[in-house]
Amino acid sequence: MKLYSFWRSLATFRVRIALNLKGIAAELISVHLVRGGGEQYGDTYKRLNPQGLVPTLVHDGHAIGQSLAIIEYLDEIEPEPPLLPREPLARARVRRIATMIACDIHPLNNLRVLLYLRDSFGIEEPSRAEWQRHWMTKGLAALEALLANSPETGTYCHGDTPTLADICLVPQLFNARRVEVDLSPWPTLTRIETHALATPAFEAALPKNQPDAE
Ligand SMILES: N[C@@H](CCC(=O)N[C@@H](CS)C(=O)NCC(=O)O)C(=O)O
Repeated sequence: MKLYSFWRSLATFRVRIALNLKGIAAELISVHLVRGGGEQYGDTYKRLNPQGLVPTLVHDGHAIGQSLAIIEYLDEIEPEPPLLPREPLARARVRRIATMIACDIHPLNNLRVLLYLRDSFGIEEPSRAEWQRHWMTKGLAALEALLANSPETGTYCHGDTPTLADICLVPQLFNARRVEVDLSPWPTLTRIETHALATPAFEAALPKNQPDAE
């Protein structure tokens, strides 16, 4: 298995956590998102992933893009430990949390969006960082409201074992810190993050622990 990865890509961070939880080894191949205008936009990489986004997982010669699709694939080929609960309502809750982050927060803060704001609309720093803080704050505040006081929330987002929801939450909080979002209004989110990062699967997946970390 090969994972096309960039150390501080949060979508790749998700997949690294899932691989670690499953105990699956993958060769990491670095795709530098900034150097040379971005290796993700080169023809070689786009043959694997026409979106020009990381991550891409290659398994048995098949390329799979989109972190959530990759993680569900890993969960299907290696069912233990499960990353989704069995019961349909519980599965929906976990997928809801994951997609609140992966579909409604992260895409607005992606590199190509920030470059477009700068290059086509002349939006410079600190306004672009403010844009990021705005969308992260809106999304994370909603997530805190959903999780706080919910009987289904445990030491993790859903119960006491890690799921796809935590796999999305921890990298998103890492990104929020990078742009200095104030996390203090969301004690449930940071409690879950602290708990997760105390485990080897989450800790080893941190950007600073990657071979291509700068
Ligand atoms: N929905 C995709 C998002 C992938 C994505 O946005 N990756 C970012 C890094 S976290 C990327 O490759 N950005 C490069 C760019 O915007 O040029 C997934 O979950 O895999």
